[in-house]
Amino acid sequence: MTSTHTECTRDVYDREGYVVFRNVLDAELIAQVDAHVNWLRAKHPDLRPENLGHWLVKEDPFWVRLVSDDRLLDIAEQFIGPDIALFASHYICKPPKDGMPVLWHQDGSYWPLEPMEVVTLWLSVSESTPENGCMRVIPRTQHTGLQEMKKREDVASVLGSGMDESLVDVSQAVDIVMQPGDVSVHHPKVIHGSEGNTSSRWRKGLTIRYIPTTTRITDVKKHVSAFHLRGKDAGLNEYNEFPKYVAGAHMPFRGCETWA
Ligand SMILES: O=C(O)CCC(=O)C(=O)O
Repeated sequence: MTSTHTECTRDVYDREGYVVFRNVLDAELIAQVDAHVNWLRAKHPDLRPENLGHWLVKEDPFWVRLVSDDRLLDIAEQFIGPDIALFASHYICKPPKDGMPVLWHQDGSYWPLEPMEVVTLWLSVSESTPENGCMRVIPRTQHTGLQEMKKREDVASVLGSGMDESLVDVSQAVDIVMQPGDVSVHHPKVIHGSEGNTSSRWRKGLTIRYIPTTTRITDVKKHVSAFHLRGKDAGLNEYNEFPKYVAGAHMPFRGCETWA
């Protein structure tokens, strides 16, 4: 469900549980994001590229610069208001032929947030299509109560768990087809997932979870990459200082010397 008119995006999101914004980030920045994925993969050869996770963000100036981009925060603000923090961010990049699925789930079942006020922006870094495992959403399921997510060992998957599939009406699933620089926004309760990558092309995406500063992160041991990004700090969470760029230690990017 795409909205091209700013004034109705919130209505689409409220009705469907998700909405897509086209051409949010420019090609130059997307090329840097793509380079960042390659840089992270070289730095962490032990991690699967579907699992370049949020614990890495706090020491990474480019990552923090990216999630602080005003174009992304302006979108987040439409859903959670002007006082914004980063809760988590995670690259899910599926290699050709081998990229793992994300089983059907509701994000909120995994998250230590009180209240569950949070929005996800999903940035498409590559093309994202049914063949390479784009995100799929079951529209209008954001009113479903949060379900228990069960461990799954029968299938290799990004999360290693998912919800009871008898609760998912797959016939209603919508593929979110995106181009590099597009951003989809989804609700913490909407049921969604993605298939594996059966194509010969990468599928690269970045999840960015923004909270209003009035949401408390109740498990700070696991969620260590919180940053206050815009507006007022309600004083509920401890936020990291923005990491300074250090040549040789971090990926260089446009403006890195003067950033933060
Ligand atoms: O990247 C994907 O395929 C799934 C993303 C997802 O489940 C999420 O952003 O919550």
